[in-house]
Amino acid sequence: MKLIQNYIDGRFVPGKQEFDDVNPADGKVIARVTEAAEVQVNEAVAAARCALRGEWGRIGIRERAARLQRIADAIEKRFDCFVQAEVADTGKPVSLAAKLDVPRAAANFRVFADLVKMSGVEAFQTETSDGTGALNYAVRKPLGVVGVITPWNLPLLLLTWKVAPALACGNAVVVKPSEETPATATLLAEAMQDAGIPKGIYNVVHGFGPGSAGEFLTRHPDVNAITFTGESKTGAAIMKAVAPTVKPVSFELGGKNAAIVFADCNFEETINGISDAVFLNTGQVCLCAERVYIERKIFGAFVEALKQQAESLYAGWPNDAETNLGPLISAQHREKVLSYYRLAQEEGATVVTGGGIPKFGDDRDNGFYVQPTIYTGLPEAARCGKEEIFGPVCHIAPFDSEEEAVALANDTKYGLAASIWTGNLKRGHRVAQQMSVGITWVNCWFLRDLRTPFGGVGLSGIGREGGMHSLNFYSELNNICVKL
Ligand code: NAD
Ligand code: 6OD
Repeated sequence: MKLIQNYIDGRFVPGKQEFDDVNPADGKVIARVTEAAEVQVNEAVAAARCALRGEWGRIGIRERAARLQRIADAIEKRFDCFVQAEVADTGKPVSLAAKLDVPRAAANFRVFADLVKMSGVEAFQTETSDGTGALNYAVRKPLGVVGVITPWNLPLLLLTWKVAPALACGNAVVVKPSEETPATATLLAEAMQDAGIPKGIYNVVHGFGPGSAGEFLTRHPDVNAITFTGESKTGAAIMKAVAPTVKPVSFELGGKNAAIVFADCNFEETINGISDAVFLNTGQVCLCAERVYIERKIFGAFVEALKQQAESLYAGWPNDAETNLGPLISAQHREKVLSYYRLAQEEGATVVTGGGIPKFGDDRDNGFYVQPTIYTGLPEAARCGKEEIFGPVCHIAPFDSEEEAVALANDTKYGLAASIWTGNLKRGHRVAQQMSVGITWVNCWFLRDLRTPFGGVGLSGIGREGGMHSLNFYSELNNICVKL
């Protein structure tokens, strides 16, 4: 059986014990993963610190950017390996991994290679009482060793979204991928070797959160910053862990995102857009819409059309080109999603479609599939309308006025994303600007320009990454004031 190892100081090394890597499509064990011991996390951090004093600390921005481009080349060269590793770990449709996850990983390195070369710094001329003046300018320095902790839903995409700007800024990283999806972070180590990234600059430690590699990394006194994507409650635990060593954190956390659909929308485009926003990656995208508000005039027609879309999704084998709905990530996550399916009914929902487990009559019955599910009729205070479910499910509710829609959409402790669907662009801008979120899409969803700010409000996170925001997080600015 394949063994997925840690990658420390340029070498693949076993850990203290092993755990299973399971294919969510049929529940079969596809590999064993070796969990890093605390001493190995310490070794990874020490290797990273040491590597910063070597070649990586000396080469200039132009050469760093060139190596980032080579990482992108190396990912593209191994495109099919990355796609297959991601499909096996997540069960996502091969078409999705090939269109989204892997191309985005390469794009992350290319975009931040370009950006870091183009980025300037602030400069101010300061007037002084003696009339000679002073010149202030900032220089950008790496933070040092950055701990990168990532989830399982878009494993390579979200890992590279953080590793690329961290390396662009001259840092070394120790990454802790999700225990559910360890393969592509390890494969990326091979791409790093191909690209000439010095040993110790990219390290991978496998394991879990509390009492394991995740916690060892966040508590480590020689880790200079933590960048984390995952659940809001994990973010809270990490905040506590980093407090004694006062590390900067960047947190991209959960969501309970709203979509607002006005009656003047392009109906067909909106149905397709909302169908993606609810069901893409089996609803396991932090930006997915779990609350859909529809102007009352088109409520009935919309519910019926989205029902048809949900029922037309094809939960085939992940490697079947026609498949557009995969399983959930794990048995445990499926139990959580099903518990919300049950709760919705207890809370008074009408089931429009779904609500259970599909039957296949083959090995997929041992996987973690659920039916795409739509509810109506929940009271606004229902837990199913407030808590993140992270599955292929939404609740649809009608609204009568723009003001009501805005109030409903903003009635959440989260604040990650929203989408507005309307033929009236004036209204699109007006409503978008009232959303208490980090990103609002108008007549689209998950259309990402990597130079734009990305992050969340409230329980959805701290800080912004993307473009210059990433460069600012992954570097320290040293302001230099020169008396003239
Ligand atoms: P999770 O928080 O359970 O785990 C994420 C990572 O944190 C994993 O690598 C895990 O091992 C590690 N971890 C867990 N506890 C830890 C601890 N105490 N200390 C250190 N590390 C710890 O999240 P998940 O279930 O993997 O992912 C799903 C969640 O991620 C959803 O809530 C989703 O909304 C969120 N998410 C947010 C974004 C975003 O950009 N805002 C993107 C993707 C996913
Ligand atoms: O597109 C991105 O850069 C990004 N961070 C997406 C996050 C998706 C959440 O599941």
